[in-house]
Amino acid sequence: MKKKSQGSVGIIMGSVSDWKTMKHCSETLKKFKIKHEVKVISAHRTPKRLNDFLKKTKKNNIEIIIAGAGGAAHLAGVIASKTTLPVLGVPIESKLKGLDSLLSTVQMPSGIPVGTLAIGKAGAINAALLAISILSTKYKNIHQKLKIYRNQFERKVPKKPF
Ligand code: RP5
Repeated sequence: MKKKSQGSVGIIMGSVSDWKTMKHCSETLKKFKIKHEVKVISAHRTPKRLNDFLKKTKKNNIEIIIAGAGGAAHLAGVIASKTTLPVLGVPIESKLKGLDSLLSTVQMPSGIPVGTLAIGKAGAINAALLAISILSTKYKNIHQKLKIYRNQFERKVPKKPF
């Protein structure tokens, strides 16, 4: 039987203005050589684009979706309602410093989960790392890379504060 090729991550954001945050997600995936596609798709501004993207997830071999949005950040929740793939949400820093985005993303009523990360850049990086961790349960080579990353990460932390 033909081995299925390694899956891809879909990075979606509600606006071009979210890219300055979400680019950190893409850069982190690139460091691990994880295939991913990046798209501006808004639940309220481009609902047709959202449906088209979701229809093609299987064909495009997408295994995890990362959604970044700010303000009334319902993008990740709407996506999660339309797919059974794991959905990770990144609250974008907004006029209310991202608190609105955080609450809109994290406070999903029970039934449809969104794995919500921190506000802003840290959340974008951690969304990528969490996606990598999920993929590492399926792909041995990704697991190896994650272990190497974690070892190097620890070594980068100074032992003394001065
Ligand atoms: C949300 O509205 C987007 O995710 C973005 O964070 C926010 C503001 O969008 P722009 O007005 O900058 O396009 O849908």
